[in-house]
Amino acid sequence: MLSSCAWVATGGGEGAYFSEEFEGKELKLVEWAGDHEKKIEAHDLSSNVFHSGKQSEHIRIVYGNKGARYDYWRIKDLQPITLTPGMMLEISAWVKADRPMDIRVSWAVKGGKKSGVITGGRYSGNGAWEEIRLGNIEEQAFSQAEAAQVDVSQGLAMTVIGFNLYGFSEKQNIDLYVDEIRIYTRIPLEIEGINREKSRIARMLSADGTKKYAEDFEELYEQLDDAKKILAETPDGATERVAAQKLLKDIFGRYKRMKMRLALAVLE
Ligand SMILES: [Ca+2]
Repeated sequence: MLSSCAWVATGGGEGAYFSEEFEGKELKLVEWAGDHEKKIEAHDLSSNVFHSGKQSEHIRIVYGNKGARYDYWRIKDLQPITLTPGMMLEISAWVKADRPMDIRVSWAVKGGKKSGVITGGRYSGNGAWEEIRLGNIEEQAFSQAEAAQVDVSQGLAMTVIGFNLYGFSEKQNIDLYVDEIRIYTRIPLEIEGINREKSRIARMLSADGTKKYAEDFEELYEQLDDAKKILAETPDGATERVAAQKLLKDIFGRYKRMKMRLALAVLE
């Protein structure tokens, strides 16, 4: 469960639910599903190829003649993460492989059997390190549940997170490297962004001859402070907190539009 302490800014890990740098001794990826004829030639922590620190997780796979043309690897021992509207949940990872892949997430209804899958964050397979991201996970899960007319009154949770390798044919080798997996809410990042731009906005507001936008920004900053306070003081899953998360998401959308209108007004 995410406590309010996860809110505390920790320099790059703001609002983090999970973070793996592969600097220890333990392997974190396990087989999930897919090609059943594959041979795992190596599965280790590589100190030759890594994106940051001194290590990454490496898997060398040789695919067989039969079986599915996809291969899923999931993060081991990951606790389900409760999804709430507006939480802006995102996953990012640095990957390097000679085949395409993407991020694959499973969600499930709490206490029920219904589940679904969300895919995104495509990696091209060009053999270079690339950061892949899958965002707004809660939004996609809730809309899938709604489309399937699933009862979500008990709540939804993200249950499995993995990587899906594909685009290979038989007897092909793949060297996969994974580093810096992060699961986090974007909310602190977005708030930081708005706060960082405050002096820039103030300059634009004083340059705006129409003086039309000053009040709107003042009101937005007030709402932002109120919502931040609620998030800092209420536990995960509380109705008030969910409402504050939704409000923040709305504030970010409004902020972007207001900033654009102000920029245009200053240019005129
Ligand atoms: Ca590392």
